[in-house]
Amino acid sequence: MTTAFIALGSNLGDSRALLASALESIKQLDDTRLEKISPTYRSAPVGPGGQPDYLNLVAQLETGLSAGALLAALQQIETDHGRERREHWGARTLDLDILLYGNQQIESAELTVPHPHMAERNFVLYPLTDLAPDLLLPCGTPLGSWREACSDAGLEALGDIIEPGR
Ligand code: A4P
Ligand code: MG
Repeated sequence: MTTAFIALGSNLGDSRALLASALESIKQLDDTRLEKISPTYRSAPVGPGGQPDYLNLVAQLETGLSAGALLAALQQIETDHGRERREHWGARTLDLDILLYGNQQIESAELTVPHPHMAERNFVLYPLTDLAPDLLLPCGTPLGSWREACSDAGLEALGDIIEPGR
């Protein structure tokens, strides 16, 4: 089994209900245990202007799926939740990104792990720190040093945890 961290985000539709349902789908993945769910954050959108704020959180899994199989499963869950791939970084009902997959560094056509933008995204680093404050990244850097270098501008801790459910 491998520990994986998944970033969940939504800024279209009933984001809370979509995130709860996505967590339920993750919980039901083959050979996978949903171990922890971070508190929820509201965040200012990164990307094209005119989008609503996002809700963001991070989930910690133990999985027997390969990284590629996990990505395919997460993309199916995005599609099941009405995700349409239109504009790069545009508004979306549901975005599921693999932040970390064990201690692996992956560079393939479909998958880059650690997630290439995580170092500069407060809506990823803050909830990830809530789950794993002492984490060492695969490059050997402590998560805490990325988190300390990342401003919390535009980020609001809502102080609640969205439970899996439909
Ligand atoms: N891909 C490569 N590496 C990964 C990975 N580690 N996890 C590939 C997931 N996917 C990965 O993604 C495009 C391709 O990235 C996939 O086919 C996969 O093979 P996509 O989800 O189709 O498109 P996208 O999400 O628009 O592009 P991208 O570059 O993945 O964007 P991000 O990084 O997901 O950013 N602002 C706030 N406040 N909160 C957010 O959650 N999210 C985004 C999306 C932009 N702005 C945001 C937020
Ligand atoms: Mg994505």
